[in-house]
Amino acid sequence: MIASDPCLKGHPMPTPDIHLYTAATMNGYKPVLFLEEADVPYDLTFIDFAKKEQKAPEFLNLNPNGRIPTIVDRSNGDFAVFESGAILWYLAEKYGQFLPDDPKARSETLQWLMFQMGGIGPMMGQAMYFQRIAAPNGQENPFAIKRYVDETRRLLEVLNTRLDGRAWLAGDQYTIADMATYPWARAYVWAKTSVDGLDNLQAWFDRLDARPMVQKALTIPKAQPAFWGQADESEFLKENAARFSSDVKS
Ligand SMILES: N[C@@H](CCC(=O)N[C@@H](CS)C(=O)NCC(=O)O)C(=O)O
Repeated sequence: MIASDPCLKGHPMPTPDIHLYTAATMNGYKPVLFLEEADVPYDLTFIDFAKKEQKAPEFLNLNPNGRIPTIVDRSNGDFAVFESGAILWYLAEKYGQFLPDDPKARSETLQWLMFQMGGIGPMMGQAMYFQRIAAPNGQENPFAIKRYVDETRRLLEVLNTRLDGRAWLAGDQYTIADMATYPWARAYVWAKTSVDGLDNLQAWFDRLDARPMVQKALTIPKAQPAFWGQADESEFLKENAARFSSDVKS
């Protein structure tokens, strides 16, 4: 729950513990998914990539990698946490939610969280980069596109197999592994990768799509319907490619 929510006008809330720095991207939605689902109060700074706010010295003090998301926990000496997987893990431990206590279920949750951080995110990220940023900026690279789209499909097939007979990645509970994976896997349209025949994966998307807090989280700080194939992508594609044009070097 965003502490500065205009609906709460006239009902001021105490300063929340968690301050989130984020943008409307696959990684940026992950902590929002947790905070909304756990009903944790937080406030938020939108980081504008067009202004390179993620590279500002004050921001680099919080996240030396110069990327979003990042959180600061005011109740823990302004402790900063970067890397979206570490942020989800920190929040899960702090609030005792979405990370099972049972050692095997906990390990399975962390295995699938790492699978997203080390596989799905980087590979889908490159599939998106070469098709949605490099190509429209004049750097067409069919070899790279094939490599990353094939790898994306392979990883989505691994998820599909894992979800055979399971509602959630760690088994019977919705966890931080699902929260980390959903915004990436669900953006298969933006990665121009087919999910045809991946019925378990599509059923998992349906389960997540049906959660009200998931729907809400995907509008914070801003909705990006083109990621999910829910909007004409052409205008957004132009705007997005232009935002990163200076990064595309020959
Ligand atoms: N491994 C990092 C990746 C973070 C990341 O790549 N964030 C992107 C947005 S999804 C970003 O900040 N991009 C801006 C930039 O590259 O300057 C994480 O999971 O937090």
